[in-house]
Amino acid sequence: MSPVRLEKRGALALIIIDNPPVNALSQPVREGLWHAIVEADEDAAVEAIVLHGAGRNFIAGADIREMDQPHREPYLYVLLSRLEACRKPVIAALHGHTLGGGFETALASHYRCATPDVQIGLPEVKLGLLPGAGGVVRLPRLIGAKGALDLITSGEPVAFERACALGLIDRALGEGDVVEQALSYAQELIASGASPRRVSDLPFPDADAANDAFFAAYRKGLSRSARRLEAVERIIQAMQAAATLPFDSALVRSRELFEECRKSSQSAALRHLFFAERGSREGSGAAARKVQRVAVLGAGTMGSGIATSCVTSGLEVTLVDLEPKALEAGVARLQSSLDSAVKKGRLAPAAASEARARVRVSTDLAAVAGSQLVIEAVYENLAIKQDVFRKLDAVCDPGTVLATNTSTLDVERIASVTRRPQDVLGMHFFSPANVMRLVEIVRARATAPETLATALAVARRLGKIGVVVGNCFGFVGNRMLYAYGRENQLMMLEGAAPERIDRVLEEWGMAMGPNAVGDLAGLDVGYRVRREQHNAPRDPRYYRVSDVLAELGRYGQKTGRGFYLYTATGERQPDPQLPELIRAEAQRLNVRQREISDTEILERCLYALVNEGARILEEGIAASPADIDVIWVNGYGFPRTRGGPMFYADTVGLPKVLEAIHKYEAEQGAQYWTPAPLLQELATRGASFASWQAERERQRTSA
Ligand code: 3H9
Repeated sequence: MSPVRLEKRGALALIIIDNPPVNALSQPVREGLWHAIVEADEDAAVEAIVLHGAGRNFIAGADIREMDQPHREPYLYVLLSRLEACRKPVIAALHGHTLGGGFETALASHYRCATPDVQIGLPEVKLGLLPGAGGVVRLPRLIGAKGALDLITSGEPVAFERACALGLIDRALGEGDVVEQALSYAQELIASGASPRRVSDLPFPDADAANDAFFAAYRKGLSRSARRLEAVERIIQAMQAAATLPFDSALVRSRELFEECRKSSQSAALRHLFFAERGSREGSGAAARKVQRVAVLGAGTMGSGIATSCVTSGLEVTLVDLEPKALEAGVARLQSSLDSAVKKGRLAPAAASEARARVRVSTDLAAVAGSQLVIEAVYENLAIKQDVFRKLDAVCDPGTVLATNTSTLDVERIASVTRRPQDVLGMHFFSPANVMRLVEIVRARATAPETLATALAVARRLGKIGVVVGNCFGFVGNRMLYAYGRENQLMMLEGAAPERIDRVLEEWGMAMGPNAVGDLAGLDVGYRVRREQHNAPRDPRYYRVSDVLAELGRYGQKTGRGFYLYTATGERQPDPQLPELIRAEAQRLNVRQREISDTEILERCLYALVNEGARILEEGIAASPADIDVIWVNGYGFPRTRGGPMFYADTVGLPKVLEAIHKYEAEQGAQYWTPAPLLQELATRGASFASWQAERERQRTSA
């Protein structure tokens, strides 16, 4: 059955797109629309056409799943030209998400009406694409080149009021049934003798002002991250074409540029992440328990950040710290996070007041009673955490989910001190917890499926991406970080300056180099964790540079010096004393210093990640390569445009990665560079992590 229906309502033709869950414009939808549009346009009894998307939204865009396949007609831009050419008024009835190709459909319609729940935008750039069905050519004709560029290069949707103010909506509808309201609007248009009104007939506004100088200035004003996106440059080129060429030629040019984007590795990476991030949210199949009251134990940086995230998401929070001073400081941090969110326009003042009203505080651990979820965020020490869990076991109601926010410790051993290990798991948040989107949800052996489902549901409620991982030292993210950091540390001993390693990795796309990250997190933190690390390699070189700095009290930003020196304004500068300090340590350890190339810096850091990731997959600690990618992109600043470490390895080609690993095995020894058997096997048979995962899924569904 076609996902598009045509219903006649007197003189009106109502075209309904019904393609759950989001009415994506897949090939059957485009074909159905084509037939419905032609039929309605050619029917002499029809005086106006109303386009409606069934369900929760109008149309959320092109079908992203089709973008890896050969394109099948009708092309969307051709279909929309046919829509715009209709000889009777076409009215788009907008509600909910009206995005990408969906908004382009609205722009090709003659009139746009919308209910207040509408969200309008062109988010293609987030997929490494540009609006390829006329959006770049039509939108500036309505709102000017600057407004259109801002909307398209940011990819951010606008809500109802802003959309009305921009002139994107001709008739603001009220709450209630969008179809009935749109049909009456169409009747009104017929009664007033309204005719088709085509955006393509409008001139490009201020065409003189949209000259080379304007576009050069626009390019100059882009942020560093926008400049890294190839799609942004192509969007600007498409807009330049729209400003200078006749409509049809500009449309064809934008389509060519869209195709270039679609074939780019950046877009492939971003599309991979679109599905990976949604896939990783999938639950255990069990029903989640209801959570409205959360207790957060420990009011330090992590605890107060987690509490902030909970209250801004509508949960009631009891923040507990046995130290009154620490509790006071934690509450102050929470308040100031809310204030800053209001200042930045991310939170309405009324919502901030409501969030404040949802916080209770206590210095008594018994105050956690009555909570449906307890998140422990106390000092990172096994004995302390075990003690806390024994006490929680005594005071919490049966069925309360008990989560530890440990970043490395054994969740099994924490769960084992309770009489309810089925209710215990890890919820590893990332700092700052009210900003970072990732939560590793750590499953211990006895963790029940409903406990996992509850933690996943809470992560989603907090607007975060929860990824279920197995229990081992550092889980997925930090375990891989140790391999990545280890190579960074060894290369410093071998003669690569910390700022050089950071620069190479930052230029490659990492949000921050590992040494700048170390200084930000505090070198004392890692130092303490390594003292607890029971499986640390017996190697005097292991993290030695960091340890030397920590032993000198150079903890990083908080002490004004670490790998870098920090100015009063927090700017980082290389420390002229550091090379000598590192050289002396290298000499003591008999490490020969030498010239290290940029390629070696990249390969040793990135392939160490990939090799460890492959072991993590073999051991079943991560459920899929895509989960590892989601973790590294959302928790560790891995560039989205490279898709995550495992996707990146597939892009390079596993045989090439294996060859490099063998080279480092020969040069550096087998201790760190023995290839993971899975990587070796896949590379040898010309497979990829993605094909391996697809094969496993096929086997699972056929079993
Ligand atoms: C485009 O339009 C290009 C054109 O300019 C030119 C073409 C020539 N396609 O996110 P959710 C799936 S590019 C395929 O969990 P929510 C999604 O995978 C497109 N599938 O729901 C998930 O599947 P599953 C521009 C899609 O309520 C399910 O729907 N548009 C698409 O949290 C539910 O999604 C965009 O970039 C799609 N377009 O959020 C918008 N969209 O259940 C992309 C969703 O199997 N979409 N799915 O996991 C979104 O941003 C969000 O999905 C939306 C709803 C905000 C709409």
